[in-house]
Amino acid sequence: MMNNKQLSAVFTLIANLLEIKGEIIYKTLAYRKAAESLGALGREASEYWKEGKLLEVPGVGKAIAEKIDELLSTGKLEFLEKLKKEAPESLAAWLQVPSLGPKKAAMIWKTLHITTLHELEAAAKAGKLRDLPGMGVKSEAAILEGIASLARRSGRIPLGRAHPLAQEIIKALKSVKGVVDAQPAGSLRRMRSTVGDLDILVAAKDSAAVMEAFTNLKEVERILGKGDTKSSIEFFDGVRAQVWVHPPERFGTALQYATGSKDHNVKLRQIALDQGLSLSERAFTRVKGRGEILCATEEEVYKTLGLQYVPPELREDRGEVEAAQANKLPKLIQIKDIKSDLHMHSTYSDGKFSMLDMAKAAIQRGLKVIAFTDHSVSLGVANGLSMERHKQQAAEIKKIQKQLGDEILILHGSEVEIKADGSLDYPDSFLASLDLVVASLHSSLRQPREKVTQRLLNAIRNPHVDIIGHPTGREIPDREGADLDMEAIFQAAAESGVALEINAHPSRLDLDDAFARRAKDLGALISVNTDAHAEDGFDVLPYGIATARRAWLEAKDVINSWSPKKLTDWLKQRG
Ligand code: DGT
Ligand code: CA
Ligand code: ZN
Repeated sequence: MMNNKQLSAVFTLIANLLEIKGEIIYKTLAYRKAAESLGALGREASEYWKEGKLLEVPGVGKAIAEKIDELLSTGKLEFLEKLKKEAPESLAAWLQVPSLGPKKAAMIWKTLHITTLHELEAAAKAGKLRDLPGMGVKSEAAILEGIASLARRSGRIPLGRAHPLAQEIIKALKSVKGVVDAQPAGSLRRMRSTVGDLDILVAAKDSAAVMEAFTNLKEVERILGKGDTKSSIEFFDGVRAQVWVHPPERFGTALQYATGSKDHNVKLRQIALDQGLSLSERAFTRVKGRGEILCATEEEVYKTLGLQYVPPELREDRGEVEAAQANKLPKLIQIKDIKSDLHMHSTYSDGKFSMLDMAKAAIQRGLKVIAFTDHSVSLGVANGLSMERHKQQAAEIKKIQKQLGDEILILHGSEVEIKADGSLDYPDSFLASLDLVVASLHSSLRQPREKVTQRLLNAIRNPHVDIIGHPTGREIPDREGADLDMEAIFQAAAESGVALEINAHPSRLDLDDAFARRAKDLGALISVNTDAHAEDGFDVLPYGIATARRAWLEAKDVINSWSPKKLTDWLKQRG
């Protein structure tokens, strides 16, 4: 069943193709309006459709409703199929090039008989556009620059979208007859915060059935390639996935190869060569003489190379190969090490669940300590708490604590706003009365470097602050973090003993892996928290732990792995 995003994309495509075909803009407006409305609709259009109430969707008139009906019942649209024959679909991508409107696009297409972005770029580079009607050297250069800027726009997929999607695909592939195993590979398995595409590795003797199932997955838009060992597809929203099939007895070398990173693999191949072996995705082969060494598991691959097993999250050629040679890899933190979650929200601010419900969900997940850190007063949009309402919250925590007994320890904290002028949202005397203080930036992130850095330093040096929440304020994929002097921040954190957060939410993962590693090296403590706003908000923890592992962190570096006693002693001593 198509979702709103997909329906919206169809109507945008129709509008674009109509414009290129030469339809007057006025005739395309209804499609654009429908696309926009569907894209921002809070409820699935398919729900309205089931109730026979499509016309109630804003921006949807009779003609659009009929098209949605056809799309939802057949998955196709005759009108669009016809249109694609008149104006090739790939032309729609041209309209994303700044400075290239539909008229010019149509003229170039009809004159030069080219249809893809790639061909357009080649034509511009070859100077074939400048002499066309209404064009010139300047407009040709503008098109080239426009194409370059499109390419710079990150097309990477946030891990929080890629990971669940990959799990679905893996589940589907595991149910194919003859499949022995299916695993994520590539940057997905290394748990990078964004991935270029989804790589999936399947162990099976026979690949035909796997490839068939893969290319027939629901929501596949295009098949980019289909072969015996490798196939690639593109989903409706542009996400690409490839699957590689290898026989079970070769699964170790294949998984190792496909996991990468490329630079890590280059180092491994060199180590193999030094031992007279050539390493490929199929096997080790002897450079001189005959015979293969097959590895069914990755462990055997690293063992054959005389290396400690390197966890996927470390395989970025950032010193892990050398450390594995010297038997000095860190003992990376694991999910089961985590005993506390020190940043979450309840209905006291912008959370969706009561404190009692959140505490019960935390118990279910094995947590021993939680801290409620609802927003402070100046964050009005998030229903920030006045000091008065804090009193009420304190009383309720007392009550819940009594009810739940020693199943879990509940701390009363706050996520205190670091205001634009660098001050905190509550007076020190009040902060001192809380069990735990998380200080975070949510506003004025675009201040100049010196100013925004100083705000964070103030918070770090406040003796009542225990954790800096999502320190840079970045949001994946759209918002870069504040322009901060991170080195100064790590040093100050190390000096004052404040913990810096790895916020586990996949749209944050802030600190990122590289920053968290540097922070540890400079002696700062780290805290991995989910920032849960609902019961299932706790379930993003694996993303935070993966980021911590990519930062080479061990359990002892992360305060959430400390025993409840060690943690509460630390908090008391900080004041
Ligand atoms: P991505 O998709 O951009 O986030 O990054 P990766 O690391 O997933 O890279 P991708 O998808 O291009 O290739 C998947 C894996 O295949 C990569 O991690 C290692 C392996 N691989 C790809 N190209 C090469 C290569 O030229 N040499 C070697 N040794 N391995 C490669
Ligand atoms: Ca990849
Ligand atoms: Zn928060």
